[in-house]
Amino acid sequence: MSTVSLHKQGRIGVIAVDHPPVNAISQAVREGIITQINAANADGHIAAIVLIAKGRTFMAGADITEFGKAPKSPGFPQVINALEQSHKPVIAAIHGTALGGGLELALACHFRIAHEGAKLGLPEVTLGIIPGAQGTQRLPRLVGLPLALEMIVSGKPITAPKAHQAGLVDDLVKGDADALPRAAIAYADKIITDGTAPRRLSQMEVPQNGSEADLLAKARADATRKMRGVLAPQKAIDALEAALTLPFEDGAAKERAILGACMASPQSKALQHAFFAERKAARLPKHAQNATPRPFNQIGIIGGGTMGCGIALACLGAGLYVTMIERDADALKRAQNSIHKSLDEILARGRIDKAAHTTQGALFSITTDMAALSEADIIIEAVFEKMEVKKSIFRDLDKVAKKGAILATNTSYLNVDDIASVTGRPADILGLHFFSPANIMKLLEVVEAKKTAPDVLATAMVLAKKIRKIAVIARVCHGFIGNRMLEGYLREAGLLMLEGATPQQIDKAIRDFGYPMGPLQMIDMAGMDIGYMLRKQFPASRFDPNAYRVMNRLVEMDRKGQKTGAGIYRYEAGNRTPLPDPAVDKITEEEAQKAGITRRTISDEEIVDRCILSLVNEGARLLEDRIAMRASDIDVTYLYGYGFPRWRGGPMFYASQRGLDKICDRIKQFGETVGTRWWTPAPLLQKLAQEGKTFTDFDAE
Ligand code: 3H9
Repeated sequence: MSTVSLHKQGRIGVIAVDHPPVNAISQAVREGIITQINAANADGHIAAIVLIAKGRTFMAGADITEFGKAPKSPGFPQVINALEQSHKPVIAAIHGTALGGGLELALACHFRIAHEGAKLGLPEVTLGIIPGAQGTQRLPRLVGLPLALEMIVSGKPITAPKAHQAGLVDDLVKGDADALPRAAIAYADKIITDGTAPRRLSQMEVPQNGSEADLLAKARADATRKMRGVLAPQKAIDALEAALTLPFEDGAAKERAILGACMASPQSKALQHAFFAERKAARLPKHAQNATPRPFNQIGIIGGGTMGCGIALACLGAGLYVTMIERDADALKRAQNSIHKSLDEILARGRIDKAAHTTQGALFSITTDMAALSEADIIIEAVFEKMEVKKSIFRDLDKVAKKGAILATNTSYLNVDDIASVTGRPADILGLHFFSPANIMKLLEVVEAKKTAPDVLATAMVLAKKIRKIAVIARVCHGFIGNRMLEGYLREAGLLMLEGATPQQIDKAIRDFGYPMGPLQMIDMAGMDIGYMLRKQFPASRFDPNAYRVMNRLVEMDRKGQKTGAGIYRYEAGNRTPLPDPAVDKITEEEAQKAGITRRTISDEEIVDRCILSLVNEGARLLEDRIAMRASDIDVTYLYGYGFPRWRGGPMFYASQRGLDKICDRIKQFGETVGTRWWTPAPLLQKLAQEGKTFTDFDAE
């Protein structure tokens, strides 16, 4: 089967693109479209042409795997030109997602029809580039500047009905999968019968009403505020401005020049890494690749606290039955109210409709009787983080759960092998570490224990996809991937405070790096009491007591963070803005003196490097220990669970981009200035640096 075929249906030539899985516009697709457009134009029996795609979607964009490689001819401009200059009318028939270059090809066609379930968008900014196949020039000509700005700057697709309303598509098609090709033929027939001439967007002007300068200024200000540090949205606005001020050809040339600059930027490489890293994370390790996932539709959840309720909401949203277990009537009532209140809020915000609200409410049940879990396919324990409590629950589950049920613990630190060992079915056990609030946060660490069966792991990945989580597989260690790395990051923040940086300086330096909030703000938000309690259980050799001196004092003063109105910062009633507190500065000075630390001026650069490189060094150890399968999995964990700026690609990609030799040198430098206890390069990091390699090379081997 050729990648792009042409067949005739009466007087209509149907050009079909068939390039699974998403009809990405590779060199073969570009060449095929040009060949078939020329053939259709040369065929005297063809009076109109339909451009359609096979499989699950219309063309989902340029082939991203070609980015950064030597350009292959023909390029996009030739395809666009062939479509628009076709002297026979060309109709794009869209289903699934017309994204990026896919939508740009559709815009070069003379007419567009779409299945009502389709989505249309220009998501290039999410890859650090701008639409580069004249999309910034044609879209505003067709739908006007406001919608073009909205679509191109946010990168978010719009629905086919909205596109129809805006004139982006000329007709909407209802019905099943076969309805679109039929409707496309009918539409083309009508064009021929009516004698409608091809409509070429490059020959139109952008509709203007005098508000354009204000719109552009507002878009620039919004992008600066909402997408701090990200370049592509600003560049896309420049290209859209060119559509208003320059003739089409000159605007297109400007767009191409901007695209070239964006393509060469470190940000676009980082964002493209993030795109592929996310998809790679979903791949099972070799030993589980042939496993058949177990079927499931009934989920049991033990514990109706914030975490249990969040998990329940995520499962209900995916249409799964949820049976929740609470320990007594009061806790049951609280959890039940919490679930129903959350569903009401989701409805009020318009995220679900009334019917879905009713369905999801009906899928939920709650009881104090563990026996109600006897039919559950997957049971997730989400109770207090104490080994004895977890073990006792798993002993009970072993008695009530049916054969073949998967038993998961939501522990964020504890040893899953130990938990599994109290049951007679360790192969059915694994960790599912959700992040709070579990119905919102995208990350799910799937923790494969020593005896977890391959099909249990495979099922967990299917569950993750179903409940719209980005799953990363981790192996057992204290804190798995995310929290084990976090220890070093928070340790450095605590030490930097003691050594002379203020909390405000530390948090601002990390925000300027691109995080939405700094480490000390985060500690205040999460509350310091759990860490305080956990540290009491750890041997002192595990952590640096100096890092927690100030936090310990604060907890002992009942300043546990936002929830007690004060922590590292102070808070005014009803306001979550962290305010500097001289009392904390005084405690910090006292503790520094007790620890024998002479406070000094610390640069923002040192703050960023100590916090971020501690992540990198621990990440390298996780790879060596095979806790993480790939460096890119660590990146995904940090992008989706910890707010690491996506445009930097994740900590391991950031380190690779800076150069592992430089990273190693910096770590050694900290070893000399602040001590080698935490600042000795991990052996893998040293090895890769010596070999002139990156973590990406490590993943590829
Ligand atoms: C662009 O168009 C630039 C232009 O302006 C022109 C410039 C000159 N290329 O996501 P999935 C792979 S920029 C190559 O799991 P889903 C993906 O890696 C592009 N490969 O499926 C995965 O591979 P694997 C603008 C691609 O159903 C497989 O397809 N377009 C591409 O959950 C399945 O993907 C975009 O940014 C691609 N363009 O979601 C759209 N897209 O199986 C990017 C996907 O080996 N794509 N793959 O892991 C998407 O958003 C989603 O893939 C889509 C389907 C929504 C389409």
